[in-house]
Amino acid sequence: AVDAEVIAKIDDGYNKLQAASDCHSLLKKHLTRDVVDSLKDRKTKLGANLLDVIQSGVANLDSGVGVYAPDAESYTTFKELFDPIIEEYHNGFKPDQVQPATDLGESKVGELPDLDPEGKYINSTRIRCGRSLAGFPFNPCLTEENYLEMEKTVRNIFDHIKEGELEGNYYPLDGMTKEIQTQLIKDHFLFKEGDRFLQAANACRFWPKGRGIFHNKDKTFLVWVNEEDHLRIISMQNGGNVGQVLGRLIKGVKTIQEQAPFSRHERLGWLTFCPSNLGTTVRASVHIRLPKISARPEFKSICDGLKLQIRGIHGEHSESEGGVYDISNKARLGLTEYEAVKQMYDGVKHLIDLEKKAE
Ligand code: ADP
Ligand code: CIR
Repeated sequence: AVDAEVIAKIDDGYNKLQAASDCHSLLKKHLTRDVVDSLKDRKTKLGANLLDVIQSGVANLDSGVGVYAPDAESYTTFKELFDPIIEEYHNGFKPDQVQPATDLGESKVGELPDLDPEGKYINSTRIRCGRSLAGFPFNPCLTEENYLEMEKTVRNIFDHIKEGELEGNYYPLDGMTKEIQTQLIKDHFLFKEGDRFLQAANACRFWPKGRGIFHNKDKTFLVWVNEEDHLRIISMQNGGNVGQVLGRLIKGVKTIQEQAPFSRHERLGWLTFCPSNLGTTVRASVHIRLPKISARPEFKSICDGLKLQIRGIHGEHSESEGGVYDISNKARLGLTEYEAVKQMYDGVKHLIDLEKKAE
């Protein structure tokens, strides 16, 4: 059974969310009294309970989502909470819907010519996906030993990346100088330090042990190790050549998956710590300057209509600087990887057309 102390904290959390009129998270919306009462006594085999799922969103009332899954089983054990959140985040993905088979779009990269051949609007393009190593739970359930073992496993994978463009080195966070770390973050290559959403989810234990980054010489192919997810595989470069960025990502993903089995769920696809990343796990983004249309009050609703998400210049929960926005596909579940990239591609193409008309 779940400790009385934990149940009391769950009830306090529910009351705090209900009282917070400025909180608009999916957690607040879908954690009803009935859901609390039916889930508060449950736990997974690894011991994860409802408090572990909701504590980040309770501590951070400005969360957009507000929940994390401590282990894969949590998506089932706490489905009365996860399912409606998943449905609302991923454009109506219903509980009886199933993630389609993986299609990274290998044969279709040629159908994504440069979105901005004159280099007028797009600073850079990035596509990332997440992967979880089979046999390991997510951050809150990992031991220090797990972290070190996982890091060893992925370092061994990196040693097998011999493809010219992708070849690179692994840099552990433990021992990296502050200067290098700060510069990598500033240049958009490395995950940030001290993410309060992850910290409150108990996802930063033993930091910086077992965390690090692999990248090639040009920093166009990068892999984050043990930040939010076990692996974040990233391809990025200056300009708007989405096809080239996707082609490189596909090469990287295929090389890595030859070396390691990943956790995949029959219904939810590739498994991730945050339900917003399930399915394809793909976020394809551009850093783009659209001075005319981004100044309009309806800019956000135009992007919503195109199924696009707007972020700031330093990623999620950051602000725009110099009129540059991070624009990406929002949904990652219920469509293929290629379709997720194409959603960003078509949407951004449309935004550029609107900007041109406004000039
Ligand atoms: P993620 O995309 O991995 O979920 P963030 O939103 O925090 O997480 O972004 C991670 C980093 O990637 C940030 O530094 C962000 O500025 C950078 N980034 C995202 N998209 C692009 C892009 N198109 N060009 C350059 N950097 C980008
Ligand atoms: C939030 O709810 O705003 C944070 N917990 C982040 C949610 C989605 N982002 C992510 O997975 N990186």
